[in-house]
Amino acid sequence: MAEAKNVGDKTANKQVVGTGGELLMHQLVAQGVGYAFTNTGSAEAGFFDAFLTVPGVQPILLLNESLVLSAADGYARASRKPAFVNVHLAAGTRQGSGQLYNSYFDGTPMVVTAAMRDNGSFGDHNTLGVSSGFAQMSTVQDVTKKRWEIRDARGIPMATRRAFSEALTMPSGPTYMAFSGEALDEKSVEGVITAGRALDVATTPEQSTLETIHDALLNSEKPLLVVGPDVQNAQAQQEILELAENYAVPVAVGFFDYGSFPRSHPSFQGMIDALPADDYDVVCCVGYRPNTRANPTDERFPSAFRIGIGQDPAMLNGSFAHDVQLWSNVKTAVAALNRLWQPGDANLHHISQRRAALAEQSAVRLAKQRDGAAEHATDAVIHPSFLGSRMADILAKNTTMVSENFNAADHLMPFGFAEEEWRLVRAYGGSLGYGLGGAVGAQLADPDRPCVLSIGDGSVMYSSSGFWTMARYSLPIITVVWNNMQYQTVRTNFARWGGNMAEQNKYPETYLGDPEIDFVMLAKAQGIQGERVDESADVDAALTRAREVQAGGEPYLLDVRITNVGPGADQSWHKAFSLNTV
Ligand SMILES: Cc1ncc(C[n+]2csc(CCOP(=O)(O)OP(=O)(O)O)c2C)c(N)n1
Repeated sequence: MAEAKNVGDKTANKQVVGTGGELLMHQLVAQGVGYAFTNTGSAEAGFFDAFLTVPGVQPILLLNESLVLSAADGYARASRKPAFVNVHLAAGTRQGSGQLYNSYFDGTPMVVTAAMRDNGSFGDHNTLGVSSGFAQMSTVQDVTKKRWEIRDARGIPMATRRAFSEALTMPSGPTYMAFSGEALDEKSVEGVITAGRALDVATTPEQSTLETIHDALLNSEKPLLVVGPDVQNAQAQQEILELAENYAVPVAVGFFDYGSFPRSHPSFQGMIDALPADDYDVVCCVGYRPNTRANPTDERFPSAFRIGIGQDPAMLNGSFAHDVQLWSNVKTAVAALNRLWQPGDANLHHISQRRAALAEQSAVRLAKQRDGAAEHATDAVIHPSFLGSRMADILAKNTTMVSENFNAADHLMPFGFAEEEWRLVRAYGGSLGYGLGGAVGAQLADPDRPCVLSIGDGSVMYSSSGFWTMARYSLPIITVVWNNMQYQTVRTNFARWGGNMAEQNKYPETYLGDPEIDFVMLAKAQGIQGERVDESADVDAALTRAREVQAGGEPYLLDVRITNVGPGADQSWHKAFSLNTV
């Protein structure tokens, strides 16, 4: 008798009985959720009660919702797993939406949940809820990929499975679920738990498309590769390195994106916006997420042959026109492209010449950066380039750096793809308030990698109650506050804008030094030790101490007083006002 054929592994499922909240918890366990990022509210009691009966998920408490969302985001980025969030009703959801904006902007996979209250059956006026006539999901409709409202407890596992599947499926992104309190509270509900997965996307690109891209890159005299965060999202780091090295192509990254290509690689050119606008005959964008400049210069590289490879069609179709657009998983597309490479092509004159030129240019660039930082070693006030270069040298080899830093310091850090090189976690949406939460999530995601939060003084204050969470869970994060007592980014942009502000060298509401914020005390109030650093000569010792505390398993903060740079750096003017003297 013929043996039965293997029909495949049936997705495991499990029958459970419990409250609605317990069914949700069982579904989270099946999804592999280790942490629930949360800020507590009594409307979600049915969910919180299940922490006592269904083991497997650790709640992580953050003290406001924007921190909850950024912690979940940092966790998802650093672990490459979907994150789970529970916040309080519509008001808590709205409070977190400034950071949900960042997650949506970058396509971070996460499932965000809250309870909802009946807003019509009995009355219109609804504390913390949405008013009658509106749906709770309307609070997040432009910052989530998909949304559901669930009123029947029996549907909780099914709906949650779909929410995870949707969040994970490319293009990934945050999803939102609002559960009625009654559904979470209901008892003796039967449910079937089946984990939701990303949908498999068919991944074999057309041979002719690959050959067109290969020919363009091979024959190009002046190519440019532009890479973005979707390279890492697809885990295509090795493939992109191979592509860049085969064709000896210079590589640019997006705005502030120093994580998508190793910064000391000979091909690395820095941020795309600093390069000439139209100097290339072939431009190949891989996993790149272009930002609109809201003007006609969005039609980038007009005279180049433009190639786009990406897993998010909105990123390919939502910007400049491409001559070839390949909507595909970046990893499989680039791997297939690499298979067309013939090693003998490395000897082509223009390719070997380009390889040599890139090596030479890169050595000059790195030496210039090093020397530029060393020049400031004895400055009276600590210079940002000096601080950045000392952090790069002294902090742990395999650091994960969460950056909310606008001093253009990230370009000095040893980010790369090798095990001992640093990883960057950063929200490119630019909605401030990411830093402390992001670091909490990144540290939980990868406890074996030392985590450093590099953050401006202005940025700290958008998420300053996050130190408490670092202390509560002994997260050994080093926070380096780049304290220039200014919103320097805004000040320099005001100066560039011109007008009376530039003429008078006065930039309203950019100076933060009156009163001075004491970050050591701010951290101490929440259970974290730290120190203030004023002198260039003290930087190395302070960083070394921070590393020691980190190695001992505790967080530490350095409040580093740095100098201002750029236009208006000399001013501390602000439109003074005191109620006492009115
Ligand atoms: C939610 C939000 N509010 C305001 C801004 C505008 N903004 C951009 S950079 C910046 C200043 C950040 O200050 P700091 O962290 O001290 O860094 P610095 O600019 O001094 O380097 C501000 C207020 C923003 N990006 N996001």
